[in-house]
Amino acid sequence: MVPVMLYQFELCPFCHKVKAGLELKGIPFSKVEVNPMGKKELPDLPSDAPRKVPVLEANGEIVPDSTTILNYLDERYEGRMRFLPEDPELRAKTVAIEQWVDDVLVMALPTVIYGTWREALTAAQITARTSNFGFFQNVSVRAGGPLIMHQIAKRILKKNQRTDGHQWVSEALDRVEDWLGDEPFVTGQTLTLGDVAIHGALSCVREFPIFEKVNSRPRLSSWFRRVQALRDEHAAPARG
Ligand SMILES: N[C@@H](CCC(=O)N[C@@H](CS)C(=O)NCC(=O)O)C(=O)O
Repeated sequence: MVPVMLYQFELCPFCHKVKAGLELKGIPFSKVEVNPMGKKELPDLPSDAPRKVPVLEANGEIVPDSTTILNYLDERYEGRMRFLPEDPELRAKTVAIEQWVDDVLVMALPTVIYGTWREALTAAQITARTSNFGFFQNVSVRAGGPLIMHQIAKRILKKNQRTDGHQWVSEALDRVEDWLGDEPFVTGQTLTLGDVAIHGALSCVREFPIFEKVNSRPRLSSWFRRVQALRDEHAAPARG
């Protein structure tokens, strides 16, 4: 059987959403690390798709976009854990949460990963370490990465009329805790799409100091561990 392939950047929160989905569904997959300079590793994409990651190759199909991919996984692998509940109200809520992850959480996180020079340098080093760049590209990512990433973080803050990324992330985490309330998952008793997306996006920053903000909140950190335990329980053995 042709393996499922995930074309990704190691530090892309959208890609981490997909990884969370694949693990929870127990789908074996291989990762292809795409070089952001040139993206030559990407397969032929549908003509209307932007040259972005994540892209999933599965069952002879090429599926771009993290939200589309998660929905595709839920439809195509329906015998496994379901991400979209039957109940229309819960379904609408979890779809809205997943959208919020793309619009808010994923936007806020880079502003604290790359917000200061020290943060940007750590991020660039992790990127260079985990990516499949050649030697010269590796050197240029280490040198140029912090500058580019720092500029991107500043642009995101301005575009969202924010000045303090840490405050923005704290508010986003408050929001997740509000959704959780006293329930185990964001829409209640069962894990749904919103949990998959939030857990994926937050997994992306696990190695960064900002993750302390998750660990220091008992409700949020126990939710994070709960979803992680499900990922570990269901994940198919890594293919590389
Ligand atoms: N809506 C897309 C966004 C994907 C996206 O923005 N990916 C970024 C990496 S985090 C990317 O590929 N950027 C490369 C570029 O814009 O050239 C999704 O949900 O997958």
